[in-house]
Amino acid sequence: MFLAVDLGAESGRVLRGSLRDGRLTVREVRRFVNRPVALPQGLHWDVLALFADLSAGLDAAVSESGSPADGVGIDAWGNDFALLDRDGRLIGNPWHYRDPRTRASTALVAARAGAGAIYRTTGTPPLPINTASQLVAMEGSPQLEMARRLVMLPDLFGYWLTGRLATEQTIASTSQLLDVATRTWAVDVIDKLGIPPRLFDFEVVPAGVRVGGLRAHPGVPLWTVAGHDTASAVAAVPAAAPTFGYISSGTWSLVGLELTAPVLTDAAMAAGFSNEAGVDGTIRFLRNGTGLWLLQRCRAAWDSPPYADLVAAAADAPAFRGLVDPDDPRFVSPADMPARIAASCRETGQPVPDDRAAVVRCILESLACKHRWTLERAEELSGLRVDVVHIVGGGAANPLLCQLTADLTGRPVLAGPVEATAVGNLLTQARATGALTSLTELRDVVARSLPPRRFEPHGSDAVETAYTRFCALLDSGDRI
Ligand code: LFR
Repeated sequence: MFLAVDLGAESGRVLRGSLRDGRLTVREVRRFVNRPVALPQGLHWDVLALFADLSAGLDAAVSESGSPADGVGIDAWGNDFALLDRDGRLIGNPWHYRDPRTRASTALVAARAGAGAIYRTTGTPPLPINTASQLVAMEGSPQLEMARRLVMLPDLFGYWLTGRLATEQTIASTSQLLDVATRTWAVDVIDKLGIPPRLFDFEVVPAGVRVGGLRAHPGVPLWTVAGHDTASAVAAVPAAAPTFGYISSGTWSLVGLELTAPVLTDAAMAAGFSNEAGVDGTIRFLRNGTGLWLLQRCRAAWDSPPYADLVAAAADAPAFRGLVDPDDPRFVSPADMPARIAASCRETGQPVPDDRAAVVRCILESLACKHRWTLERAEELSGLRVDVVHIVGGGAANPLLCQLTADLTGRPVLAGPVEATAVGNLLTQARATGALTSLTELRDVVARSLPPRRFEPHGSDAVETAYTRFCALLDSGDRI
């Protein structure tokens, strides 16, 4: 029996997984909200509340299970980090990647180290959410002066659970400071950016390493897993063939391909593609796009009706009226999402969605259009062609989004598992104990245990006309 701590931008979970006769069963033990806190100094994560909640979840999971746990693994969103002082104490509250203090950082990062040069070393394009952008924005702060070590967030929680520090490759690769070829810190880039190198004076380890025993449950080991939630999710894609498209669909839509070597061309950088570290030396060649965040924020503005009701109403709403670019910077901020969507449609001369169903339809069609745009760019840039697209994560439970993505991309969509991040986390631990061997075997277990639902593509003139309009919208916004 394995336990997964899976932390997302909206909520965190503790889950239990058992692998028997090549089948995995997963049960959620505890779910808790992740509530960022806006202080006058900026938007922060409440890491103490998260630690208290995940610890309580682990306590509950250990006490309710008959057998002792074979391990715990932690995965979380990327980019964010904590700074520790020379005594290993947390300095300040970790920032939220949505805090606007990094607005000028990507230009500064590029000026110091050259965007192309950094891309060729780290495989990461300039993004304000990158750890590198955040550290550059902290320059001169007393916190940075005091800091002795940087830890990515899943590793911070692992440290607090065990007293042992380990930084895992996949989460480290979301920093824009890890060398994509060697998976060691890109010392040269760190130096050019003026970030103190002492923060990185340690080794980065792969998934599957025993970190230490839990202080609260001494016999239970913590394993490094793919600490980046997206890496755990991609590990759990139930793919039968080596080449497949995937969309890890949650707050973000991470759309891309799994490769054996990075694509480090200027064109890949210009299109906003990252070469993130995957398990077993794989590369997650993907673009980080806005995802169901748009729907999450509309739902919050409407007093949180059930998602299923919103999606069912949208399914009956008229097709392909207003479309928006989900990555329009106006949607980054959490406030007034329905009004922002309406304003975007109005300004681009399209019908303004006039009720909730129309807004939800507009969001899901726009996401499906961006999924197609991104998948086609990934194919062009890598020279590969896929005949199936897997959707994993929360979006896999949204039949309208899955069908629209099949229709737009013209490929069958295989949806599920919804809990891919936790499944990848659990099975990586199982593999560390020797219960599984290869990534292929791991994916077979997922396909057998949680068979995906298939959506066939239904192309039409209406779909193609809408996509042409969407591309014109991207061009007019001069955005990718
Ligand atoms: C998804 C994710 C993305 C990352 C974004 C921000 O949860 O980890 O991969 O780019 O969150 O960290």
